[in-house]
Amino acid sequence: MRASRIMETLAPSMDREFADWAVLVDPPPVPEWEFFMEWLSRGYQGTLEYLERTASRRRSLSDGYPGYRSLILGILPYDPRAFSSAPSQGRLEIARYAVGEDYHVRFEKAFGRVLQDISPLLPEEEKPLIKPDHGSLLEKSFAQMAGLGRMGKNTLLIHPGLGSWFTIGSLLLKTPLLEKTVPLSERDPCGPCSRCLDACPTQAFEAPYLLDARQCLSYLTIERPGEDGDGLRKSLGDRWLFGCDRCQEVCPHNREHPSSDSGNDLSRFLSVDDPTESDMRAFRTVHGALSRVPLRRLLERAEEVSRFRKEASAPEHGEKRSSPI
Ligand code: B12
Ligand code: SF4
Ligand code: SF4
Repeated sequence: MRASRIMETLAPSMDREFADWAVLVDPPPVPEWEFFMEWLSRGYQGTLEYLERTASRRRSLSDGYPGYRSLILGILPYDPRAFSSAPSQGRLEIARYAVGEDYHVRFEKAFGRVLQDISPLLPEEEKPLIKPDHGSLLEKSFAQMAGLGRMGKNTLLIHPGLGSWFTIGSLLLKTPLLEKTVPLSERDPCGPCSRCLDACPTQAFEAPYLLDARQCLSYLTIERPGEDGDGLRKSLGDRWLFGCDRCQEVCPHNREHPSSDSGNDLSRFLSVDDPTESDMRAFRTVHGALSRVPLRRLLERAEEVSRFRKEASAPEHGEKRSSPI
C-alpha cells in the first residue's frame, strides 16, 4: 500500500528530472560480476584501487548496501552545450560528459528534488542514499538489468532512444517500492559493427566488451594525469585535455543526437595553446568535473599538447606528425 502510494508520487517526479528511469527491488546479483572479477585479475584497472577494494560489494545491491532494498536509477543526458559545435581543430577539448555543471552535482540536485517530493511518504527511519557514479555498484549492469539499455562493444550502456551520451546515477532506499523496468531488448545493439574498436586512438579494447582502462585516454588524462610509467603518453595525441569521446562519436546509435556543427557554443574548447593558470581556472569554473584533476595537472597536460604540436610543425622534424585521433 505504502509502496504504491510512493510510486504514484515518485513517477511524475522522476519523469520531470530524468530522461529515463527505472526501479529495481531486491535485485539479484549482477550477471557480469564474474567478468568484472576476471577483468580485475588481469590488472586492467591500473591504479583504480577503489574498484578492487569494493569488488565484493559490487556483486549485488545487498552486498554493497546491506539493508537497502530499492535501487532507483536515473539517466541524465549530457549538457546540450556539449553538442553545439563540431570538434574544433587546433583547440584543446574536453569530453562531452564533463561539459557544464559536474554531473555528480546534477544528480545530487535532481535526486534531492525527488526526495523532497517523496519524503513525506517515507518512514522516519529511512536513510536515503544518493549515489552518482562513486557508489559501490556496477551501474551499467544494473541499468541493463532494468532494461534501460544494453552494453555495446565499447562497454558503454546504449539506450534505445538516447544512444550513449548520458550518465547514470542512483538513489537507494531501504523501503521496498514497486519495480519499474522494461523487458531487456533482445536486439544486440552492435551486430557486426566494430567502429568503436577500430576508432579507438590507443587501441584500448582487448576485444569487444573488454577495455583495458590503462590504455584509455579517459584514464590517462583524468585518473592518471602527468605520469608516464610506460611511455603511453606518446599515444595521447593532441586533441584531448580531459577524457575522450572517440568510441562514442563513431557509434551509429549516437547519430541522431544534435552533435553536428549546428550552433556555435565553443565553451567545450580551450582556445589558447599555452593557457595561463587563470585561463584554466576560468575554464574549470564553467566545467565542474574538471575539478577532479588538480589545476597543475591540467596545465601540464596543456603544455604537453602544446609541445606535441610544436614538435609536429618543426621543419627539422621531417614529416608532419599527424594526430592519431
Ligand atoms: C572505472 C570507470 C571507468 C574507467 C574504466 C572504463 C570501463 N569500461 O570499465 C575509465 C577511466 C577508463 C572510464 C572511462 C569512461 N567512462 Co567511466 N566509469 C567507470 C566506473 C566508475 C566503473 C566501471 C567498471 O566497473 N568497470 C569495470 C569493468 C569490468 O567493467 P566494464 O568494462 O564496464 O565491463 C562490463 C561490461 O562490458 C560487461 N561485459 C564485459 N564483457 C562482456 C562480454 C559479453 C559477451 C557481455 C554480454 C558483457 C560483457 O561486464 C562488465 C562488468 O559490468 C563507472 C561507474 C560505475 N560505478 O559503474 C563509470 C562509467 C562506466 N563511465 C562513464 C563514462 C561516461 C565514461 C567515459 C565516456 C568518459 C569520457 N568521455 O572520457 C569513458 C568511456 C570509456 C569506455 N569506452 O568505457 C559512464 C557510462 C555511461 C554509459 N552510457 O554507459 C559511467 C557509468 C559513469 C556514470 N555514472 O554515468 N570509466
Ligand atoms: S574513451 Fe577514447 S581511448 Fe578510451 S576506449 Fe574510448 S576511444 Fe579509446
Ligand atoms: S560503434 Fe558499433 S560496435 Fe561500437 S558500441 Fe556502437 S554499435 Fe556497438
